[in-house]
Amino acid sequence: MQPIKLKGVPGSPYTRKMLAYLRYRHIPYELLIGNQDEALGLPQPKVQLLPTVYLPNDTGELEAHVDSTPLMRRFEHMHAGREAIPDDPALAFVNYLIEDYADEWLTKAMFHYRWHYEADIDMAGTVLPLWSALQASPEQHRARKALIAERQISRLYVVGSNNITASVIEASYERILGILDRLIAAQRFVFGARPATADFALYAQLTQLTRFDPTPSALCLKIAPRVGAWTDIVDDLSGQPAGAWICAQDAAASLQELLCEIGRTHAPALLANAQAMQAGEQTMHTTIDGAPWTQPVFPYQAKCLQWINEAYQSLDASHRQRVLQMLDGTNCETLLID
Ligand SMILES: N[C@@H](CCC(=O)N[C@@H](CS)C(=O)NCC(=O)O)C(=O)O
Repeated sequence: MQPIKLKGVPGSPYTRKMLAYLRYRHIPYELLIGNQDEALGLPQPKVQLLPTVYLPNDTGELEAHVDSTPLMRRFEHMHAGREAIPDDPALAFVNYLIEDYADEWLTKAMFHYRWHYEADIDMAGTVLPLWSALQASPEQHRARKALIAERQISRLYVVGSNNITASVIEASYERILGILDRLIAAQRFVFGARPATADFALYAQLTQLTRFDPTPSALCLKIAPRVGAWTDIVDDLSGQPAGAWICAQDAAASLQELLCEIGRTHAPALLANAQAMQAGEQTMHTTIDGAPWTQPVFPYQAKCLQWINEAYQSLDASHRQRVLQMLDGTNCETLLID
């Protein structure tokens, strides 16, 4: 098996999601850090995002791909054994939904804490540039630190982090720590004794929130140290046997709290974003968790809502029925548009 070439850095949660997934799946990879891709003459993706994954097309030529969620579905089909998507189609759908929450909502907390508080800005500003340029001189490092911090702080508004939304984001982070703490205490992973792509997506944001950025890391240590320890373990599951998926009848009860949290925050955000986009507006204004929420419309997240619906529509009627039963009363059912 040829190793999969990918480009990424440790401070990119989606890079971490992909690497931990590949390690667990025993899929060999080669990680290119910094500008190592340039010397190899690798193709550029249409949108410059990390991780960038280089895969051969039908004629054997390498093509650059971004977006961890569809890439993982591709790897699930390309490689057999230790699959990370539940066999049960209804649970596979719920896995997709939780993965989307981690990738698209929990990342707001990650970006917010990193670029909102002084201690976090200083730490990320210092370490991030070194990850892609270990040999930087002190002058280069200083210049890069200022540039990165300035650029990222100026982008806080993109994920919806501002003085109005900060308290909603922070309260949701504290709640998810508690929810995951209780879930992990009862079972090793979201879907039982076997890690799913939703685990890797949650883990990815938590590598930063619980193990790098000082403000959210301190909160984790105080509220739910187990969640930090879990994050360390999910980092490398290559030595662990693949366990069993949770029984379908037990899943609804064990995931209830997590799904309610998704219904409380991510569902209204996705819906308001799609509605604002449909109305041709540039900014969405809504209420999330009882507080006002304002952020620029995010076209990619309108697609996320569409993909959730496509995944749901691709299920047969009996599985759709089971999904509806699991989502009933969590507010996630509002995401499913007839
Ligand atoms: N949906 C994408 C998101 C990837 C993404 O946003 N990556 C971030 C780094 S974690 C990025 O490259 N941002 C652009 C930048 O930093 O310039 C995925 O799942 O892979």
